[in-house]
Amino acid sequence: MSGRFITLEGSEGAGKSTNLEVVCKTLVQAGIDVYRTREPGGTPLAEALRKLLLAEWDETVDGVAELLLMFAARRQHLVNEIEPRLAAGQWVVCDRFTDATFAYQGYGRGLPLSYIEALESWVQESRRPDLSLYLDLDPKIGRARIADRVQDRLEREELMFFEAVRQGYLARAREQSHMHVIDASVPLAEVSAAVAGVVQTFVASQT
Ligand code: Z5A
Repeated sequence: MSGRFITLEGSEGAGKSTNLEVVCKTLVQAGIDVYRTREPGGTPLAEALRKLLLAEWDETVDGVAELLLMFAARRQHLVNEIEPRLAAGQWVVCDRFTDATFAYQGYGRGLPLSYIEALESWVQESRRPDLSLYLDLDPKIGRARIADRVQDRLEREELMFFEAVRQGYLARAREQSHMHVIDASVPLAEVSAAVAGVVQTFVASQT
Protein backbone atom coordinates (compact mmCIF):
# COMPACT_ATOMS: atom_id res chain seq x y z
CA MET A 1 0.00 0.00 0.00
CA SER A 2 1.34 3.47 -0.81
CA GLY A 3 1.97 5.94 2.01
CA ARG A 4 -0.08 8.99 2.94
CA PHE A 5 0.91 12.61 2.47
CA ILE A 6 0.20 14.93 5.43
CA THR A 7 1.01 18.64 5.50
CA LEU A 8 0.99 21.25 8.25
CA GLU A 9 0.17 24.89 7.50
CA GLY A 10 -0.12 28.08 9.51
CA SER A 11 0.85 31.73 9.65
CA GLU A 12 3.93 32.84 11.53
CA GLY A 13 3.85 32.14 15.26
CA ALA A 14 0.96 29.68 14.95
CA GLY A 15 3.08 26.87 16.44
CA LYS A 16 3.79 24.91 13.28
CA SER A 17 7.25 23.64 14.26
CA THR A 18 6.03 22.62 17.70
CA ASN A 19 2.99 20.78 16.37
CA LEU A 20 4.87 19.05 13.56
CA GLU A 21 6.48 17.02 16.34
CA VAL A 22 3.00 16.12 17.60
CA VAL A 23 1.91 14.93 14.14
CA CYS A 24 5.01 12.73 13.76
CA LYS A 25 4.80 11.36 17.31
CA THR A 26 1.11 10.47 16.89
CA LEU A 27 1.88 8.56 13.67
CA VAL A 28 4.87 6.75 15.17
CA GLN A 29 2.71 5.72 18.16
CA ALA A 30 0.25 4.22 15.66
CA GLY A 31 3.13 2.11 14.27
CA ILE A 32 3.53 4.14 11.06
CA ASP A 33 6.89 4.67 9.32
CA VAL A 34 7.19 8.48 8.99
CA TYR A 35 9.44 10.74 6.91
CA ARG A 36 9.51 14.38 8.01
CA THR A 37 10.39 17.14 5.58
CA ARG A 38 9.64 20.79 4.74
CA GLU A 39 8.93 23.28 1.97
CA PRO A 40 10.46 25.20 0.46
CA GLY A 41 13.32 22.72 0.86
CA GLY A 42 13.74 19.02 1.51
CA THR A 43 16.61 18.27 -0.92
CA PRO A 44 20.04 19.96 -1.33
CA LEU A 45 18.91 21.94 -4.40
CA ALA A 46 15.51 22.81 -2.90
CA GLU A 47 17.17 23.93 0.35
CA ALA A 48 19.48 26.19 -1.71
CA LEU A 49 16.38 27.66 -3.40
CA ARG A 50 14.83 28.18 0.07
CA LYS A 51 17.86 30.26 1.09
CA LEU A 52 17.48 32.40 -2.04
CA LEU A 53 13.73 32.80 -1.44
CA LEU A 54 14.07 33.92 2.17
CA ALA A 55 17.13 36.18 1.64
CA GLU A 56 16.97 39.97 1.35
CA TRP A 57 17.85 41.37 -2.10
CA ASP A 58 18.85 44.86 -3.26
CA GLU A 59 16.03 44.71 -5.78
CA THR A 60 12.31 44.02 -5.76
CA VAL A 61 11.57 40.29 -5.86
CA ASP A 62 8.92 39.83 -8.52
CA GLY A 63 5.90 37.83 -7.37
CA VAL A 64 5.89 35.56 -10.42
CA ALA A 65 9.64 34.89 -10.02
CA GLU A 66 8.98 33.99 -6.36
CA LEU A 67 6.13 31.67 -7.39
CA LEU A 68 8.26 29.88 -10.01
CA LEU A 69 11.12 29.36 -7.54
CA MET A 70 8.66 27.84 -5.04
CA PHE A 71 7.46 25.38 -7.67
CA ALA A 72 11.00 24.61 -8.91
CA ALA A 73 11.94 23.62 -5.34
CA ARG A 74 8.67 21.64 -5.05
CA ARG A 75 9.29 19.64 -8.23
CA GLN A 76 12.79 18.65 -7.09
CA HIS A 77 11.44 17.68 -3.65
CA LEU A 78 8.55 15.66 -5.08
CA VAL A 79 10.60 13.73 -7.61
CA ASN A 80 13.63 13.00 -5.43
CA GLU A 81 12.09 12.52 -1.99
CA ILE A 82 8.31 12.60 -1.62
CA GLU A 83 7.12 10.36 -4.46
CA PRO A 84 9.67 7.52 -3.96
CA ARG A 85 8.88 7.40 -0.24
CA LEU A 86 5.11 7.36 -0.74
CA ALA A 87 5.51 4.64 -3.37
CA ALA A 88 7.54 2.59 -0.86
CA GLY A 89 4.70 2.84 1.69
CA GLN A 90 6.25 5.47 3.97
CA TRP A 91 4.03 8.30 5.26
CA VAL A 92 5.40 11.76 4.48
CA VAL A 93 4.79 14.69 6.85
CA CYS A 94 5.67 18.02 5.23
CA ASP A 95 5.98 21.41 6.93
CA ARG A 96 3.99 23.50 4.39
CA PHE A 97 3.10 22.62 0.77
CA THR A 98 0.98 24.08 -2.03
CA ASP A 99 -1.79 25.38 0.26
CA ALA A 100 0.93 27.82 1.41
CA THR A 101 1.50 28.91 -2.20
CA PHE A 102 -2.20 29.65 -2.64
CA ALA A 103 -2.21 31.59 0.65
CA TYR A 104 1.11 33.52 0.36
CA GLN A 105 1.64 34.01 -3.39
CA GLY A 106 -2.06 33.93 -4.32
CA TYR A 107 -3.87 35.83 -1.57
CA GLY A 108 -0.79 37.55 -0.03
CA ARG A 109 0.96 38.71 -3.22
CA GLY A 110 -2.28 38.92 -5.21
CA LEU A 111 -1.18 36.63 -8.06
CA PRO A 112 -4.02 35.03 -10.05
CA LEU A 113 -5.02 31.71 -8.50
CA SER A 114 -5.27 30.29 -12.04
CA TYR A 115 -1.44 30.62 -12.36
CA ILE A 116 -1.02 28.53 -9.22
CA GLU A 117 -3.61 25.96 -10.27
CA ALA A 118 -1.84 25.54 -13.63
CA LEU A 119 1.56 25.08 -11.97
CA GLU A 120 0.07 22.72 -9.39
CA SER A 121 -1.27 20.43 -12.14
CA TRP A 122 1.94 20.55 -14.17
CA VAL A 123 4.48 20.19 -11.35
CA GLN A 124 2.56 17.82 -9.07
CA GLU A 125 0.53 15.87 -11.64
CA SER A 126 -2.09 14.14 -9.48
CA ARG A 127 -0.26 14.48 -6.14
CA ARG A 128 -2.21 16.40 -3.47
CA PRO A 129 -2.03 16.16 0.33
CA ASP A 130 -4.28 13.47 1.83
CA LEU A 131 -4.61 15.59 4.96
CA SER A 132 -3.57 19.13 5.80
CA LEU A 133 -3.82 20.73 9.24
CA TYR A 134 -4.05 24.51 9.16
CA LEU A 135 -3.20 26.24 12.45
CA ASP A 136 -5.29 29.40 12.38
CA LEU A 137 -4.19 32.48 14.30
CA ASP A 138 -4.76 36.24 14.18
CA PRO A 139 -1.46 37.55 12.68
CA LYS A 140 -1.23 40.21 15.41
CA ILE A 141 -0.99 37.45 18.04
CA GLY A 142 1.43 35.45 15.85
CA ARG A 143 3.74 38.46 15.42
CA ALA A 144 3.89 38.99 19.17
CA ARG A 145 4.87 35.34 19.71
CA ILE A 146 7.89 35.58 17.39
CA ALA A 147 8.89 39.19 18.18
CA ASP A 148 12.36 38.17 19.42
CA ARG A 149 13.21 36.15 16.28
CA VAL A 150 15.54 37.42 13.47
CA GLN A 151 13.08 37.85 10.61
CA ASP A 152 13.57 36.76 6.98
CA ARG A 153 12.34 38.55 3.83
CA LEU A 154 8.83 37.09 4.01
CA GLU A 155 8.44 37.56 7.76
CA ARG A 156 9.19 41.28 7.30
CA GLU A 157 6.02 41.80 5.24
CA GLU A 158 3.32 44.18 6.54
CA LEU A 159 0.49 42.98 8.80
CA MET A 160 -1.92 43.49 5.85
CA PHE A 161 -0.04 40.82 3.89
CA PHE A 162 -0.47 38.28 6.71
CA GLU A 163 -4.14 39.16 7.11
CA ALA A 164 -4.62 38.38 3.39
CA VAL A 165 -2.63 35.13 3.81
CA ARG A 166 -4.94 34.10 6.67
CA GLN A 167 -8.05 34.85 4.60
CA GLY A 168 -6.49 32.76 1.81
CA TYR A 169 -6.01 29.75 4.05
CA LEU A 170 -9.55 30.07 5.42
CA ALA A 171 -11.02 30.39 1.91
CA ARG A 172 -9.13 27.25 0.83
CA ALA A 173 -10.24 25.36 3.90
CA ARG A 174 -13.87 26.07 2.96
CA GLU A 175 -13.29 24.59 -0.51
CA GLN A 176 -10.80 21.80 0.08
CA SER A 177 -11.90 18.72 1.99
CA HIS A 178 -8.29 17.70 2.84
CA MET A 179 -7.90 20.82 5.02
CA HIS A 180 -8.73 20.91 8.74
CA VAL A 181 -8.71 24.23 10.57
CA ILE A 182 -7.34 24.19 14.13
CA ASP A 183 -7.67 27.19 16.45
CA ALA A 184 -4.07 28.08 17.38
CA SER A 185 -5.00 30.96 19.71
CA VAL A 186 -5.62 28.66 22.69
CA PRO A 187 -2.82 27.30 24.96
CA LEU A 188 -0.28 25.07 23.22
CA ALA A 189 -1.38 21.91 25.06
CA GLU A 190 -4.93 22.37 23.70
CA VAL A 191 -3.68 23.00 20.15
CA SER A 192 -1.50 19.89 20.32
CA ALA A 193 -4.39 17.77 21.64
CA ALA A 194 -6.56 18.95 18.72
CA VAL A 195 -3.75 18.17 16.24
CA ALA A 196 -3.26 14.67 17.69
CA GLY A 197 -7.04 14.08 17.57
CA VAL A 198 -7.32 14.96 13.86
CA VAL A 199 -4.31 12.75 13.04
CA GLN A 200 -5.71 9.80 15.05
CA THR A 201 -9.08 10.09 13.29
CA PHE A 202 -7.34 10.21 9.92
CA VAL A 203 -5.22 7.13 10.71
CA ALA A 204 -8.32 5.23 11.83
CA SER A 205 -10.06 6.12 8.55
CA GLN A 206 -7.18 4.68 6.51
CA THR A 207 -7.05 1.21 8.01
N1 Z5A B 1 6.18 30.04 1.81
C1 Z5A B 1 5.56 30.66 0.74
O1 Z5A B 1 5.49 31.89 0.67
N2 Z5A B 1 5.04 29.87 -0.25
C2 Z5A B 1 5.11 28.52 -0.23
O2 Z5A B 1 4.64 27.87 -1.17
C3 Z5A B 1 5.76 27.90 0.90
C4 Z5A B 1 6.27 28.70 1.88
C5 Z5A B 1 5.86 26.42 0.95
C6 Z5A B 1 9.15 29.83 5.32
O3 Z5A B 1 8.31 28.87 5.90
C7 Z5A B 1 8.36 30.85 4.55
O4 Z5A B 1 8.02 30.34 3.28
C8 Z5A B 1 7.06 31.23 5.21
C9 Z5A B 1 5.98 30.98 4.15
C10 Z5A B 1 6.77 30.89 2.88
N3 Z5A B 1 7.13 32.65 5.48
N4 Z5A B 1 6.57 33.30 6.32
N5 Z5A B 1 6.25 34.15 7.00
P1 Z5A B 1 8.52 28.33 7.37
O5 Z5A B 1 7.45 27.30 7.52
O6 Z5A B 1 9.90 27.91 7.58
O7 Z5A B 1 8.28 29.66 8.27
P2 Z5A B 1 7.60 29.97 9.63
O8 Z5A B 1 6.16 30.26 9.42
O9 Z5A B 1 8.41 31.08 10.21
O10 Z5A B 1 7.73 28.60 10.46
P3 Z5A B 1 7.86 28.19 11.95
O11 Z5A B 1 8.90 28.96 12.67
O12 Z5A B 1 8.02 26.71 11.92
O13 Z5A B 1 6.42 28.47 12.51
P4 Z5A B 1 5.83 28.89 13.85
O14 Z5A B 1 4.39 28.66 13.77
O15 Z5A B 1 6.24 30.33 14.10
O16 Z5A B 1 6.44 27.84 14.90
P5 Z5A B 1 6.85 27.68 16.38
O17 Z5A B 1 8.34 27.97 16.51
O18 Z5A B 1 6.33 26.37 16.76
O19 Z5A B 1 6.02 28.78 17.25
C11 Z5A B 1 6.46 30.10 17.38
C12 Z5A B 1 6.48 30.55 18.87
O20 Z5A B 1 5.15 30.55 19.38
C13 Z5A B 1 7.31 29.64 19.79
O21 Z5A B 1 7.96 30.43 20.74
C14 Z5A B 1 6.23 28.77 20.46
O22 Z5A B 1 6.62 28.31 21.74
C15 Z5A B 1 5.08 29.76 20.57
N6 Z5A B 1 3.75 29.09 20.55
C16 Z5A B 1 3.35 28.12 19.71
N7 Z5A B 1 2.07 27.78 19.97
C17 Z5A B 1 1.67 28.56 20.99
C18 Z5A B 1 0.43 28.68 21.71
N8 Z5A B 1 -0.63 27.93 21.41
N9 Z5A B 1 0.36 29.59 22.71
C19 Z5A B 1 1.43 30.38 23.00
N10 Z5A B 1 2.63 30.32 22.37
C20 Z5A B 1 2.74 29.42 21.38
